[in-house]
Amino acid sequence: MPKSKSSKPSQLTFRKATVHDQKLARGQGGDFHQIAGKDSPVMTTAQGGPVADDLNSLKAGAPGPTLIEDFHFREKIFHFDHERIPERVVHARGYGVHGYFETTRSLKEYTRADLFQRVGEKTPVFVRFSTVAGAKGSFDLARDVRGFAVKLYTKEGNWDLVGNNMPVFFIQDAMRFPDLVHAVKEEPDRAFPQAQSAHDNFWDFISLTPEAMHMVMWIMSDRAIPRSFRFMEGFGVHTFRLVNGNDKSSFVKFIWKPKLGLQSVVWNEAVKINGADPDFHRRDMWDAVQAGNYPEWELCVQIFDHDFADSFDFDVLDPTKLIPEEIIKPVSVGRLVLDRMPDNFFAETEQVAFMTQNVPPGIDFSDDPLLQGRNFSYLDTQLKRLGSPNFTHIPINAPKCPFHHFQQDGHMAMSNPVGRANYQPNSWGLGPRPDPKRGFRSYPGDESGPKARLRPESFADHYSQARQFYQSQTPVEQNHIAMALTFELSKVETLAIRERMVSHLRNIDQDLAKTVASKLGMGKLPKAADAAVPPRDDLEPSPALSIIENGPKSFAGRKLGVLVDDGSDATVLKKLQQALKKEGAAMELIAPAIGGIESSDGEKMPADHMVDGGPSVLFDAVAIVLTKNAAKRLSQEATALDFVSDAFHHCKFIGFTEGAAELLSAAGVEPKADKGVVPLDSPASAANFVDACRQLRIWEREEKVKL
Ligand code: HDE
Repeated sequence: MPKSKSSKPSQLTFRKATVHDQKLARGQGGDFHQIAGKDSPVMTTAQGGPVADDLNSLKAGAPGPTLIEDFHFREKIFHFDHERIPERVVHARGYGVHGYFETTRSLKEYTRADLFQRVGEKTPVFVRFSTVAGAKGSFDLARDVRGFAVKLYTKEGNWDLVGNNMPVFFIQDAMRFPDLVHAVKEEPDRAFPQAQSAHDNFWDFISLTPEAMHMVMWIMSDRAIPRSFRFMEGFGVHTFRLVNGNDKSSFVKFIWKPKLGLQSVVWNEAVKINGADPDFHRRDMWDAVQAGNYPEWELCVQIFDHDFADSFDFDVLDPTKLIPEEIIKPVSVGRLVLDRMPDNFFAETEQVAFMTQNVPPGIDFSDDPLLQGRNFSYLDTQLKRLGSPNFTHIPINAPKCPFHHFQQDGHMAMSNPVGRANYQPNSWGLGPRPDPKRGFRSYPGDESGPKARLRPESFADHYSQARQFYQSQTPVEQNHIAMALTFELSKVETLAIRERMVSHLRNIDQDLAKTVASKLGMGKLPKAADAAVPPRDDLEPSPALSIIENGPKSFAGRKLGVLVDDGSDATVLKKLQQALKKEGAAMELIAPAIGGIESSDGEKMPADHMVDGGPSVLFDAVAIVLTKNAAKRLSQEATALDFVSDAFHHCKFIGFTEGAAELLSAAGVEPKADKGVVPLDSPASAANFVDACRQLRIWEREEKVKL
């Protein structure tokens, strides 16, 4: 057999070190020297020793061997080898932002928590948003729950409100959490799919877990594909306790409401965003904060007493249930403003350790079995992730109030007790002492009963609120839920699992079950699943649960993408820019070349994206501002056609100049298709177009385009 070229033994040739290499090594020349700033400090090792050459390892001759005495090389590689820490077992992909919480209403009557005593009190915060199932490097627009974890550095210690963007959860007992997470993550033999619930294991687990049905409605809804972190609500989920200065307790649920209103994308858009910009949510947060458009939420509370809890239709300790806003109106008590990105992602966002058990005096736990289990898990997981009980010494985790205790030593200890006494009681009068008045006193709930592994009877209704959620949605949103279920179940290969899921849907809504079954080509409807208690159909719909019903009626914080080319009408572009600025929205230009265009008045305008890099899925609405010639040319380009056609199919508002009509037609969009396709044919039309965009999407179109 003839030997291939590559299988010939290669001829090793040695090259003598050149003058250039040696100069570089001495930091005297070449690009290296030019990059160093005039005031750059001298590089040192981690031990502080000045470094002469950071590009070449120490060798015996050229090219080597490398000498083991090269402590700088060894230190550098050793440190690099240990850069990674375990990613979070859930919520691995996240994005953190600093800000503050300002109390706008005193809750003194209900809680002695210091941060709620004084109106105007500002508390520093760090918030980390996340997806749940995907790995640290997965994409942002997975269909998933979003974490909304808030660390408030109060004057009486850290309060971590570790919530999600959905007010209920899949399971009722922490015991089931590892199984839920195993089921949703990649299947263990094949290691896929990544960041997706659309696979057999997930739906197998879910279909065997009727308590998950309410949450299933939430994650199949558009809440699971938010447009951005800035446009989603946050929920503490569990019922917590507030305890006042007289030790009187009330129950409370916490809700974060975004100032910019709720908004989600559609599934077809989410799939495309993941390819176009996997960091879509991160970038959105980064851009907003850099531009000084600080995202803001109101903290709202639903406070209620034991009598309400006893009279409510469901158990308030069951984390698969919510209290509709129409029954207890959330009251706004503060505002959260995010105004500073971390200096270093790893130091802050990756190392931040949220723990549900971090509560200040005046805020306490309820007996929700999920919350009780979480209180164990969060401390435990930090030791695994951060490697030492001293993770509280890391600046992002350390309290910002004075703290004193006798905990000492351990890996990476940064602050140890000083002086002779490291214990108490001591008779030296040294060190801190507990204070029964100021200190945290657990609410003395009177609990007793035989030890047993049980689930309360009051947790048995798994379908009624799922039905209430579904029936509170607009027809458009209901359709999205049906399509999401169909998509997810179409990826499930085992027929019995699909059928089992549809049998649960029959207890939620017959039409939903029928639609999903028929879209799956299921022939006969399976019989309804056995329900522990009969599902109720007398719960009033709760309009507060719909995203569309609660739109912001504003385009503020949103982004218009404008497709332009040489000769684009300068007046239209200026008018659009002005109207958007007034609205508090942004505009980006998409052009055939990133170098930009020359507009009709001869002005050179740089582009923000070239057409391939700026698909319309990245924008909330689009405008096509082109001359006839440009439109003709772009009608030959698939990416320009997609730009228009996707915007249309995703029910976005589309503004267009007369010259652009040919591109619209080529993309299959009739220039008079509906009132979401808006001619930009007079100086006033730009402002009218931006007004129209306040509706965010033109949902009437959806039936026509069948999303
Ligand atoms: Fe978590 N969860 N969780 N979780 N969770 C974690 O803690 C856990 C639950 C939530 O940005 C872990 O530091 C158990 C509900 C958020 O760093 C871990 C149970 C809610 C974050 C953990 C739950 C959440 C986590 C993994 C069932 C909404 C990200 C890494 C009893 C109210 C925090 C870590 C961040 C993270 C355990 C259920 C929210 C393993 C055992 C319900 C936002 O401790």
